[in-house]
Amino acid sequence: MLTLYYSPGACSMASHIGLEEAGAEYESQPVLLAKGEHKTEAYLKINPRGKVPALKTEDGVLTENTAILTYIARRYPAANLLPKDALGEARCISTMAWLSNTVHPCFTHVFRPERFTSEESAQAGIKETGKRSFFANLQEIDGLLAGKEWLQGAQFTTCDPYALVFYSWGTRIDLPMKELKNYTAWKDRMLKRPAVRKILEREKNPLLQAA
Ligand SMILES: N[C@@H](CCC(=O)N[C@@H](CS)C(=O)NCC(=O)O)C(=O)O
Repeated sequence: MLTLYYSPGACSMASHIGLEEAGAEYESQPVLLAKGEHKTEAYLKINPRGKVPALKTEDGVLTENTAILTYIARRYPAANLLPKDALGEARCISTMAWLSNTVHPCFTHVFRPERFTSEESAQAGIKETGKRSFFANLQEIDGLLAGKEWLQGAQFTTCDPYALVFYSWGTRIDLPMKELKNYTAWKDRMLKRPAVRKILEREKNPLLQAA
């Protein structure tokens, strides 16, 4: 049996939706970041980096959304969460890697500016720059979605749950998300999926109220 360690509203929502979309049998175990539960001795034994998500499998723990989502797609092939051809699969991994290594860190500048400077007076500037570059990334996602049903085209893939995390973070920091027409229409399509709704309800995600 798989166990997903997640915190409501965190990037772990991507893997959480991935498991549900795959029809996997799994347990979901909250690790509340706001309460510091990711720094407890017990959790650090699961993920010594003190981050969510982490997925406990029968053969050990896996971290990083990109790897967890790829693993889920491979473990549950019937759910069709990754293209079957090598290039299509690699493109999907490429998009997830970009979400992880570029889009996510921009938001970290907004949410945790103290991690990027020891000068308190520099934090506001870091936040502002982070917000601007985060929105520029969301505009790029909006462009990627032009004329497409899902991020990779006609096929719903692991990239889609991952991109929903950043739509919800944009809303959280009051960015003008409605300006992003393709991304917003795609978000509405996402919210019609039973697996997505189930996880958003479990995580009490405000996107559901806004819809
Ligand atoms: N690249 C990682 C990022 C993991 C990550 O930074 N998770 C955040 C939540 S969004 C976390 O656990 N933060 C706690 C901390 O840094 O103290 C992934 O995609 O899994």
